Amino acid sequence: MKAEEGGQFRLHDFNPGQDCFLAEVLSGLRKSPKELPSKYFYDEHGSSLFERICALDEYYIPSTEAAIMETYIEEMVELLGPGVLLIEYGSGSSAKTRILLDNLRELAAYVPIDICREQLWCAARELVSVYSGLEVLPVCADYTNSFELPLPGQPSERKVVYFPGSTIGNFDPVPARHFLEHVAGVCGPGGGLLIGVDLKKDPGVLHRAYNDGEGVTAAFNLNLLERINRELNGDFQLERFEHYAFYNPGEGRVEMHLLSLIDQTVHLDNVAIPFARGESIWTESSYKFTLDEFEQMAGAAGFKVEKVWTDERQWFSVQYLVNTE
Ligand code: AVJ
Repeated sequence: MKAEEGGQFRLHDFNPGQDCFLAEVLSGLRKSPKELPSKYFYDEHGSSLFERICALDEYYIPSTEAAIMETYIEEMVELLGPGVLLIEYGSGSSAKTRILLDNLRELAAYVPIDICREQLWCAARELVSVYSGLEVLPVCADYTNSFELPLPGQPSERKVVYFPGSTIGNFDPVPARHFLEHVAGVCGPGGGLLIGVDLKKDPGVLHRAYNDGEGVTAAFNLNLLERINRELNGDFQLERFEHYAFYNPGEGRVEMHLLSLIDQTVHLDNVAIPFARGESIWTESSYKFTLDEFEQMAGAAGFKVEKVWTDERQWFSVQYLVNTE
């Protein structure tokens, strides 16, 4: 672990680095069907493309979630109680977190965790200047691996993990349950998880959300190949691949793929990877849930659903789960 001083905060760095990136890319591209882990979307450019996705009309998640937060923030503050140590997985720009930072009482500290170091650094610097007196303890990590949490200077009443945006939907069902079990361990008995969970809805709405008119989602998906070219010396030709996203109702998920438009061979790190015309690289799944499905999974991971807040259309939910151990 490296720790770097940022004036009023230290950034704890557990990022696994390029060896890991290369190994995971090669193993994913050797599989049949080919796949790449969606966590690698978020380099500096990818994170800024994701911020642009969040501003699109078609991508209903951020606005719907923010409206739910704003409507019910008082109930949330009541349930979470004072003296919380707030830990956020995939904090990104921490924009959505502000409503919690503004309203929670006697916050012990805020621990933003993100895989994108540059964005994490900027967000932390911004937060310490806006929230004077708040202890900010940024951690750069791939939170699908284990890492140590920094110790806050002040004692806390309870640990609350914040996991907004329905990022839980990126995990397949079994890893999702394991991840929630891990989070239950992190918050400990009496702790809680405030989580954004996207709900099953009209497939047309889902289709448009992942196939926006401006092509920002396509650029976000293709940036993964650009990143591989840049960081791993790959020779992907981007115009030979195409963004393909659709809702798979049987599996209850949106799938994003990159399709090879022709027969071709791509090289990276002296390995030749053949693609047939029409062959896909599966780059992301975004599972959508019914409230019952999510409650079942949370229960299997040791969480009780304490409270569910939704919007009028029932498109999205914010839920507070408590560790029942
Ligand atoms: C941030 C993972 C929740 O799956 O909806 C947005 C990422 N991918 N558009 C999602 C994403 C394509 C997003 N998550």
